[in-house]
Order: sequence, then structure tokens, then C-alpha cells
Amino acid sequence: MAKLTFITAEVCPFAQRTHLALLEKGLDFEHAEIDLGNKPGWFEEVSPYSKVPVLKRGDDIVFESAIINEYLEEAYPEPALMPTDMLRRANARIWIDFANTRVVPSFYKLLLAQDPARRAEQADTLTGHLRYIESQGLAKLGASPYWLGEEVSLVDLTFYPHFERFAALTHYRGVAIPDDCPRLKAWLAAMQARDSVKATRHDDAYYIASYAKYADDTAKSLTAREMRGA
Ligand SMILES: N[C@@H](CCC(=O)N[C@@H](CS)C(=O)NCC(=O)O)C(=O)O
Repeated sequence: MAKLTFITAEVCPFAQRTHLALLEKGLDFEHAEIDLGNKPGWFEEVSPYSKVPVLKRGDDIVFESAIINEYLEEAYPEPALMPTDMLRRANARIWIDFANTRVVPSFYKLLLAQDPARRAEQADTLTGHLRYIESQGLAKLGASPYWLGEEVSLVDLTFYPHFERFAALTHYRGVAIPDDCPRLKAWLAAMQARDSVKATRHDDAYYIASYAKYADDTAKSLTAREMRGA
């Protein structure tokens, strides 16, 4: 079996998505932790965007968390983390796209916003996305615990890390998951009970400290720069 190396940074929500997929698939892999403030020279050779996560499998190099996770699904189909039915797979990818193009940018924009009017606007945008998830996604599933039903999927692994970091939004911006999103809260509790999440999880204090530079808009990371411009 080809050797797997997971190039990561503990704090990174995108890297956590891939960490969760590796654990859910029960794969053996090596970790290479990158200090994003002091990247080693070899990192630039394997990471064209200079970002984590990166996965090495033998001589293959794959980057971008959503692409890595689909690559893992194709390379190691069991246990399946995507539906087999074509339409259900398309639906899963629509939710993954919703995470990447809507929820994630509004998470960072709210954290970076300094002006009160801008903060209020971003808070409305984010809570609008959460209510859309509640009404158009989770509420349509009956009593199932996960995004697509009874089984955990790449959709759950894609969304979960930014929800783990929600304490930073609550601490710095007073925004929490709205009370009219009970399914979303139940989904989060179901995810927190999984072994993969327990093995990768950090507590609220860790994220409040980690995101302090986003909250006062002094973060110099690539992600912060890109989200400011987005
Ligand atoms: N779209 C990318 C985002 C990855 C990303 O933004 N990673 C951040 C850490 S959370 C990073 O490596 N930043 C490098 C830097 O700030 O220099 C993915 O899904 O993998």
C-alpha cells in the first residue's frame, strides 16, 4: 500500500477536514506538522498554493481539502463517505460547494470585520446561511443524525471544522448558532460524539486565542489576506 503523508497545521480547519477523512477511513498515515509562521523550505515544493493541507500518497501530491477528500474516497472506497446514487452525489457536492463558497467566507469576513455596520451585515449573512442549512438541508432528513442521513459523509467532514471554531465568533462577535436551528445543533452534537472528531478536537479557549489576530484584523496569513479581498 502506498505510503500516506498528511501535511497539516493543527489550527487549520481545512486540514482538519482531511484529518477527519483519514481517520474515518481507518488509514495509516504519517503527520508532518507545518509552522505556518515559519514554513520549511521543502513545504513550498509540495504545496503550490503554500497552504495546508497537502496529501502525499507515494509520489502523488494532492492539495485543496475538498479535492483531497474526494481523492481519498476514490483511492479507498471503504468505508464510503459519498453516496453511490449519482443524484445524491451531486447533492453532496452542492453542499460541499455551499460550505466553501458561502459559509466559510462569511465566517472569516465576520471575524475580520471592524466596522459595526459591516459586522451586523456579515452576521446577518452568516445566520442566513445557517437557517438555509436548517430548512433546506437538515430539516428535510427526518430524525437522521448526519447531513445526508444515517451515515457520516464528506459533507459532514467539510462543514464540521468551522463549527468547532464557532466559539471564536461567539466570543469576538456575539454570534452563535440561532435557537431556531435545532437540527443544526443536534448535528453538531452527533459529530462531537464521533471518535474522529474527539481525536482532532481543540477546546474553545484554543480557538479564541488562535483567532485573536483575525478578530482585531492584524492577521497576516494568506487566508486572512484572501478573505479580506473576497
Ligand atoms: N481552500 C484551501 C484552504 C487552505 C487554507 O487556507 N489553509 C491555510 C491554513 S487554515 C494555510 O495553509 N495558509 C497558509 C498561510 O497563511 O501562509 C483548502 O480547502 O485546502
